[in-house]
Amino acid sequence: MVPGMVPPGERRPRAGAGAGAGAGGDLAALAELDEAALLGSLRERFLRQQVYTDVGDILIAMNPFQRLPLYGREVSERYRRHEKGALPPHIFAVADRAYHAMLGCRAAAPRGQCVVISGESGAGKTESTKLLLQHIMNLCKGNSQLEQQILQVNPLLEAFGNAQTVMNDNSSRFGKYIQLRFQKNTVRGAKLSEYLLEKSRVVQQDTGERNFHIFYYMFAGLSSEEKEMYGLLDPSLYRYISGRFGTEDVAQHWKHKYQEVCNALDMVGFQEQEQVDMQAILAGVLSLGNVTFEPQENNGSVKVSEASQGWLKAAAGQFGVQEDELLKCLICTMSVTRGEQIQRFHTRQQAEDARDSIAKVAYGRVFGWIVSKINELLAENVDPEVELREIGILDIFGFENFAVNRFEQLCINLANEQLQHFFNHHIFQLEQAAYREEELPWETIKFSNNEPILDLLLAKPLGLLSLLDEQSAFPQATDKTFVDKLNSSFKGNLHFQPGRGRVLGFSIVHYAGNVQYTAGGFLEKNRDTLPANIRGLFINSVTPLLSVLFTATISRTGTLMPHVKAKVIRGADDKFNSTRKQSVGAQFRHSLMVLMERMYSANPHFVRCIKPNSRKEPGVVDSQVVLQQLRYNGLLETIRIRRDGFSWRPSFEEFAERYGILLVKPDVSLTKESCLEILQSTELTGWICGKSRLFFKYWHKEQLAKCVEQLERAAVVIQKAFRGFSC
Ligand code: AOV
Ligand code: MG
Repeated sequence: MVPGMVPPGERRPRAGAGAGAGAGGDLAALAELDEAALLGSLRERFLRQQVYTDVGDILIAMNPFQRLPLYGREVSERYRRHEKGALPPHIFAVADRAYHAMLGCRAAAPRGQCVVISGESGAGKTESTKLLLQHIMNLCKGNSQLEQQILQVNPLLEAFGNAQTVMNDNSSRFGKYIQLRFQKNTVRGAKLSEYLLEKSRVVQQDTGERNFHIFYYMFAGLSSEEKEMYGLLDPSLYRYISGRFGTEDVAQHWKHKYQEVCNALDMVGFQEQEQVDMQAILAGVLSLGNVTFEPQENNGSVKVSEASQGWLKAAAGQFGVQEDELLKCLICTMSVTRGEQIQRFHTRQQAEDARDSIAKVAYGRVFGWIVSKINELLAENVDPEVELREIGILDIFGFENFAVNRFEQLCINLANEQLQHFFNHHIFQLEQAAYREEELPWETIKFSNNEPILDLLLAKPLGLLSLLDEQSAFPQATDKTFVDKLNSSFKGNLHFQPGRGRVLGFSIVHYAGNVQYTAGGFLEKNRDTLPANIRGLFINSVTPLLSVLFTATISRTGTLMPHVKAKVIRGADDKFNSTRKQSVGAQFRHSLMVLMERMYSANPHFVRCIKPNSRKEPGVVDSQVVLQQLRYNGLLETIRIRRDGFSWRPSFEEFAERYGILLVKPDVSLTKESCLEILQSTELTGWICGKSRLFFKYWHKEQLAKCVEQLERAAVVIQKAFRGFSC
């Protein structure tokens, strides 16, 4: 037996006393391990305002739904200076771990770190992301202007990308991945990737929901003169936001938020004219929404209804385009066949769809433009001689199950499936594969594998998205033929259920529960066709920003997804690529794939957010709501593997390279023998030496970090003594 080896199952040394999770707030130190004990422990801690709990190196964050005194400067300082592992679990501790892992990584270990935050809608992912960023910026303290800018762009993103839903008053309606780039311990830049903004919200919201925040902020924050300048009338008149104005208190809050947005716009470097143009475009979107149509008397075409002529005029003015040109885009499609112009009139439905598409694409492009401006501002300024390292933070839209679920929810839930798979892969599959490979005695821990659901959605050519694409390519296909296709293709699939009742739809049994989808609109949303001639109309706008937005090579969906950009560039000498339209589903699938590749090559840190109740109330734990989340998160199994398993498995080379310093001698060889020598010089117990790597408990990393710290402190003392001696 290798020295230091003890049988698997040894618990974290400082576990024991204290309520439930052990004195350190670590569930992997729980003696009793069943659902009731787990729930009891989390509840007890939550009611004592201990909202953070560790499961080994994974953080569980329960949303307190109230401001707790946990995030002040002094707390941040304490976590900055803390002795490793001595403070209770906290989101700042995760930031600290990621930061130090980034600093400490060596050639043999993965370069990038990524923090993966998951949880259902309203569980606290976006708040956690902000806290992580705040603490990391506090840790690196170097280029203070850039650090401030990284924090200050957030209000801007939230104003344009978040909205109130029934699940969350500040729900992210897009996914984001923030890559912080460092040289040594200083942040040098940041890059933001955004995923699938829910543009349909611009034109339609369900009961109890709102449009994107920015519309309300504008009405609350603009002066009467400014509103007049933009041609904005009473907010209750606008169909896209009507009936959704709150109390005076809410208006005050929005006014304050508007100011915050203006400050952020200035800070990001938006010119005054650009800001004016942007608001004019938003005003144009609202006016356009009020344009309605009625049939012409004697032919089958439609015209703008008498009562909404004024809105058309207003929209044209706000967009800076000719009224009759805008009208043409709404009521007919022009095409050129063999040099001859052909005009095809729209039905009423088609005219309404054209109107809504124009509103969506205009808003989507404004959002894409804001993101690209932010990226310009935060682009790194690097020293080419020094290696660049990275911490990525992923904050996507959480799992959603509304009364009505559409194409957007399917995409959102697909992203959550991917994330759950990423978690399972790291926590269960990789770890247990390593035990098998190295022939460690190990009783396999089963977990709920969601691969069959990912297959159902993503397989080619017979997955749901592929079938949707196939149908979207047929002009005669309808949402009904799409559903028929699903029903015949997925007959007997355990994760698919045909629709019940009169509404055309289907259900998917997701990892987090059964979601019923309404199929209406799937084809159109996936195609996301832009009304013909709209690009030409906006390019010729006298509003400079609008013209720029439609000249730039932004994707058809109005977002600046990096891969789409790449495709457009490559497409220049590739005729097929440059002309083929990519569906929304295909684009989303691709951007998810790029994201996953990036994450698979990094070293992940997991934060699992839990919603304590569905009423957004502080101090309330609804057992059913929490239990369901614990179950689909696989938390019990996670605790088991963290308790019994070895989550850190460096190769001999990686370990010797990183901790060779503990031997205090030059030229430590990167071999198994060196590793054993290093470990014998410490007092670590409970690790295992495998055939090609070492197996450690999650807490060993902290213990080793402590050893290094002690050594460094001793070195400083010796240096000082020497200096004193030589004087
Ligand atoms: P989400 O990002 O996970 O949902 P948020 O981070 O927006 O959820 O959290 C929802 C709300 O819960 C916030 O607006 C806060 O009011 C409250 N909250 C969350 N975390 C904290 C905290 N640490 N302290 C105080 N309040 C908190 V979604 O974006 O909907 O999936 O798409
Ligand atoms: Mg969010």
